[in-house]
Amino acid sequence: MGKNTAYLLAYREIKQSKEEFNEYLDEMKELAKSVDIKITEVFVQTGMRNDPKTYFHSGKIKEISAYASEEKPEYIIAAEELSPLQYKNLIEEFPFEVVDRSELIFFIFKANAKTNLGKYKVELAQLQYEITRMTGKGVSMSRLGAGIGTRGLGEQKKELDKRYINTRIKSLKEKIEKDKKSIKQRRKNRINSNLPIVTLVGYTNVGKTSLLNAMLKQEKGYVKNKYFATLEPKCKKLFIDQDKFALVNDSVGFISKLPEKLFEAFLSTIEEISFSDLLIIVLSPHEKEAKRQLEIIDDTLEKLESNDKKKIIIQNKCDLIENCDYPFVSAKTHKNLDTLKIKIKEALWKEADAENKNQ
Ligand SMILES: Nc1nc2c(ncn2[C@@H]2O[C@H](COP(=O)(O)OP(=O)(O)OP(=O)(O)O)[C@@H](O)[C@H]2O)c(=O)[nH]1
Ligand SMILES: [Mg+2]
Repeated sequence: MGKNTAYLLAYREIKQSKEEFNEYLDEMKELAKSVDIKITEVFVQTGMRNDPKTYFHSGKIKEISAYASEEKPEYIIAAEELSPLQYKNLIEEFPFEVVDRSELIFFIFKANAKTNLGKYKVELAQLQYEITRMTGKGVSMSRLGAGIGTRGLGEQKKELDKRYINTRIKSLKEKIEKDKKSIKQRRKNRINSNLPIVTLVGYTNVGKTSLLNAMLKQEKGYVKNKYFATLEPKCKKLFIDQDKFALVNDSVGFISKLPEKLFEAFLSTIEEISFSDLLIIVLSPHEKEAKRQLEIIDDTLEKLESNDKKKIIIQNKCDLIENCDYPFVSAKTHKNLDTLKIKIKEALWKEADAENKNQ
């Protein structure tokens, strides 16, 4: 065992179906894989609700602890966000690094952010998260990602105190604020261009960037079989039909239980949704997954007050499956992409065209 290995601790509430829970576990494994961590053992405890002090009950913790002392995984990953108290108690129980779901997502964002601005946003969100959980002297650097995703910085032992963190938060906010102006300007340019704005929305890894690439017949957007490949989405001008063009935005993928601070940090990119004339909701080809994704998308659109926008719902990766519920496409084989363009055209111009005819 050792480097890059982890135990996953997942609490299953009785009301959660086995199937739903297993999907959630698979997702946790994929999240870990995104930062090259292999889950070697999964420990599950079932009950009404997790232990408010230690997440798992103390007997089970002792059992896992004894087991881990032989195998020595590098990390203990909790499948949910831990409360400060649960976190504090678990780090006392385990001589390994304890990471919760939110932190794992921070690490992925951190590893995938390419521009300085993207990195600042993740760091700010993570510091704001960690500062609420500080109990002792400070936060160890390793918790801030010197471990997972950005190894070898040799700062694992260094502790950061509250004062340093607050100063850093202030300076990060200033840096991000500066960029807000240029985001606003770009948005204004887009709106002034008078072209309709379309945004691709969907769960992480469903193929949004691949679809945009396929529609543009290019391979410029970054596509990867890992979560949160796109953190700084691009906007492209897409030919629809004859003299008709639209601006198409890619977007940061959704996920269940996205840490609130990351949602806030990436709001400026996700916000493009609220400036769109049309949303293309991209779902996985598997029926159950698609249903679950749609619920999360609906919730997020509610938060953005954008649930009443015009929408086209599609399932991508239809090359992998025989039947899909929604109109299906494949970014890989380009199946039904022409039909999708017709749908976009109808959604954006049908009413205007009809009005023109009546005049
Ligand atoms: N079989 C198949 N694979 C696809 C299709 N579209 C995308 N993929 C694969 O799915 C993976 C994710 O694709 P992306 O385009 O990066 O997905 P995304 O939705 O932009 O993901 P994030 O940016 O992480 O939110 C990649 O490995 C793609 O090659 C498709 O139509 N069929
Ligand atoms: Mg993408």
